[in-house]
Amino acid sequence: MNKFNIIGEALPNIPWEEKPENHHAPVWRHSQNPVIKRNPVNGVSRIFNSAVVPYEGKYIGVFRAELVNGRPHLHLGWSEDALKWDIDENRIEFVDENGDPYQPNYAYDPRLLKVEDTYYIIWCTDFYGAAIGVAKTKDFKEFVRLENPFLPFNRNGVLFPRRINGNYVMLSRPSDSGHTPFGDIFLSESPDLTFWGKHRHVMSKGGDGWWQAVKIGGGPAPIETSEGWLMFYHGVTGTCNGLVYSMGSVILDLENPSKVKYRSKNFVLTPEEWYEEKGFVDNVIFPCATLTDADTGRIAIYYGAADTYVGVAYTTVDEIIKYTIENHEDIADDNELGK
Ligand code: BMA
Repeated sequence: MNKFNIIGEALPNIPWEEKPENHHAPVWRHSQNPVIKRNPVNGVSRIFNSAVVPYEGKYIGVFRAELVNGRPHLHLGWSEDALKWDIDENRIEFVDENGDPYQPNYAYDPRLLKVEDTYYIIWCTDFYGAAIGVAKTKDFKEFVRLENPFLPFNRNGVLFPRRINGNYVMLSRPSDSGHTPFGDIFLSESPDLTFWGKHRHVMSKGGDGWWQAVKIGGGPAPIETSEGWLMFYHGVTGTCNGLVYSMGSVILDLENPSKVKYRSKNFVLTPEEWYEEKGFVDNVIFPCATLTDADTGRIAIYYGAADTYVGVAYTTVDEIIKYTIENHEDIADDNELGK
């Protein structure tokens, strides 16, 4: 019997492997990682930090594709099993709400999710500097870009999978124009995905451990559970060889998601394997998506590894919530409304 439940749909065929024996951590890796390797398709040298969803009995994804000229754009991909991906050589073409071309100069770190009957892509775009782009699609053929929700500089836009108290809710991480040396997670609300307000502070970097000392940023779309919104996020520490990105877990209040209920003081995944330690940027784990099965509580996490590969890791709703509660640390005023 599960103590905690995912509030969502059953998805029995998501990728899954049982936890290896003698593995103590609450998250474990897919044994055949990385699932997307270098030069995955003509013209694309690396794919990482990407997002996937179930679609029409199969899977579809929006991938951060670093082209052979070094610029990132968003490409679609399709899969039967969510592990072997067929990536489009061409980038997604966006139009604005009048149907005119509205192409980003660059696009990276996409999140992808369904709210009601529409799929949304949220990514880091160029809006006179790094900022958050949003587009919607119903059929993965036409992609309509909405107005940019926030002013620059901002990254790690993450939309919640349903409205809360009548409004859409988006997490973001206000930042600077470079490799931001600071950053907390905030949220904003909107009745229509155009006008955003009611901004709240959600959670701070820092705490007793050092792995999230420099900055943090939202990860995959939060998962609704019986205990609150379960979210994986990235936490960054500084070393004499640069930044190191690990993954943490947090549970936010269901009705007031700017309040942290529980937050793990320890990382739940940190660079340890060759594909996480060595690549275009060493020592990066950057989660952007999950697939979940409400019936079994299984969670498959998709993360970018070393800005070069896509990895998959597993946990269950019971295991990760239990770990997050047992290892909870109050950081700053995380548990307040953050007004
Ligand atoms: C961040 C983003 C991510 C990247 C990470 C590590 O600022 O640009 O796309 O994975 O740095 O390089």
